[in-house]
Amino acid sequence: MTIPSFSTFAKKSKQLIEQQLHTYVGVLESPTVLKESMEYSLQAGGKRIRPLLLFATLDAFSKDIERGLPVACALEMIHTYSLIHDDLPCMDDDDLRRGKPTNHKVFGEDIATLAGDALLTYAFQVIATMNHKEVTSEQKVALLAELATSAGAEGMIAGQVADMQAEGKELKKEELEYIHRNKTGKLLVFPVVAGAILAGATQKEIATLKEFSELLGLAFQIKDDILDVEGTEEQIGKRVGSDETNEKSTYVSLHSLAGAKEILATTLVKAKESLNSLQVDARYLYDICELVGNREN
Ligand code: GRG
Repeated sequence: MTIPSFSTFAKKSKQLIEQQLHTYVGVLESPTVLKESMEYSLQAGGKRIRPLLLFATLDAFSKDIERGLPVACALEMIHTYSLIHDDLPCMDDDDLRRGKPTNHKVFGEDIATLAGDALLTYAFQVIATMNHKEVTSEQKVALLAELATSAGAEGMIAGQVADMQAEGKELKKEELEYIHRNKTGKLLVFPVVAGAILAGATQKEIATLKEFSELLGLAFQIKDDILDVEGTEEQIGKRVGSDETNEKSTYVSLHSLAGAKEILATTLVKAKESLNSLQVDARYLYDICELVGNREN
């Protein structure tokens, strides 16, 4: 059997996730405007790197990627809710996200807030009710607990609060790392751990994959900081709303552009090294390291 190239795998992953997210919203018996608002942000052109990480991990253990589809959709719902809420006037007050009007600009603050709430809760419903012959109830509970921890007060929300408190301050390296480890990192670690749980990986394998994804999450953030100063004007325009950069410490402000690039390269090397100890063929996870290092948006 021919092994699909990484670009074929990534394309299939994106198609699958977008189709299934559409189906999940479609089957909801909810007010039309709520469904439209959820769908608007779910289908607004995200890169889908989190689902790709989950599918690549399943593939490493020779498992079909369909078994991870509900969990990948749930994760993308939580990621999307975080972006909708982050753009609200009470948070970053952004007009554009991914180059398009933000959810509250189109649907109003009330509906945007509720669409975010609905996406957050629907994510847990989707995992709790998923039906795959190979996925046990124990695995579902483990996934729900892991997702709640990653997205909640000990994860993404903790990072967001620390980030807000850091506004206007010059941060130490450890403080910046805390923010990124939680705000961005936890939702990049989750898909890898989730893929490993779904594949029935051993605790040792899960620990190795966690180490890998923590490094990858860090690299993702460093690259983000680099793109914020290095992108073309058009790209930076499209990125407006992806983060506030002016008054915040970043890897570039702490280490200079050249320093940040060096840390990025070293972090990606370490991430790949951590994969080397696994007894599986994690080819697409190596490819994702390249993707993170070379991405342009
Ligand atoms: C719940 C209000 C609230 C906030 C949670 C995650 C987060 C904190 C806010 C989102 C804003 C932000 C810019 C976070 C940094 C992480 C980041 C670069 C997110 C964008 O992820 P991508 O690049 O987005 O994967 P796409 O558009 O491709 O889906």
